[in-house]
Amino acid sequence: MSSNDPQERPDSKLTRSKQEWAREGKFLTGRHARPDSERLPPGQHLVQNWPVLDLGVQPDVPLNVWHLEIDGAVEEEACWNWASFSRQPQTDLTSDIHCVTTWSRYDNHWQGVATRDFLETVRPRAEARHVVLHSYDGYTTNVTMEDFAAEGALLAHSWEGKPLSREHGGPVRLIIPHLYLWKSAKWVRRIEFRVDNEPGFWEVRGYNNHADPWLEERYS
Ligand SMILES: Nc1nc2c(c(=O)[nH]1)N[C@H]1C(S)=C(S)[C@@H](COP(=O)(O)O)O[C@H]1N2
Ligand SMILES: [Mo]
Repeated sequence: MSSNDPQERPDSKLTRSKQEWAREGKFLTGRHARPDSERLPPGQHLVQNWPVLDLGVQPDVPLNVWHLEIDGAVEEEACWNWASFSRQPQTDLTSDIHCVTTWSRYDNHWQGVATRDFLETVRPRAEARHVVLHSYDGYTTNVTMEDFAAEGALLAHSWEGKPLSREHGGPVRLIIPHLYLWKSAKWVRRIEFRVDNEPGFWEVRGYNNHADPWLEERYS
């Protein structure tokens, strides 16, 4: 039986392996690289396909039921439907993605709402320091306000000119290209602004709070 709350589901084999990797420090090279001199972060290899990784539940969220809750430390809480989301300023961005399981994929073309534009609209309160992403599959992940607002970050609805597929997190997923991909929540349902930090699904299972691939911040 698949509960919508991943805390209540038995961990899958992959989830158990990933927790084991965190305990062992698997894939760590001890090498630090700089994004301006090297394109592939340490310990990563390049793939041409786009692997699918999640907790094994891929929610089907039709556009007419999709909504996005925006709450916590914001001037005004909001709930957007697809029409409200589509009215936001649109941005095209190209970025490389890096998964902690060691694959990287170059030159992904995204379209969506830049998080900077999103923040201008929703106006988090001055004391908001952290953002927690909540997804339709029950997944959560946390990032700092600064990482959420970084250049290149967006709420993506399209990839390579087509609507983002269900397996890759459509209708809308976050993309934060400068962090390992587990921070890029698929099937985003709620964006919560917080004063304090609240570790998400992988962050309580041995994965790093920050997740910078250039510093090999794989595990905590
Ligand atoms: N909602 C949700 N988002 C998620 C996950 C998940 O299980 N659920 N997995 C994360 C992990 S561990 C990775 S590596 C990427 C994978 O994205 P992809 O399947 O599009 O490659 O999604 C991230 N976002
Ligand atoms: Mo991952």
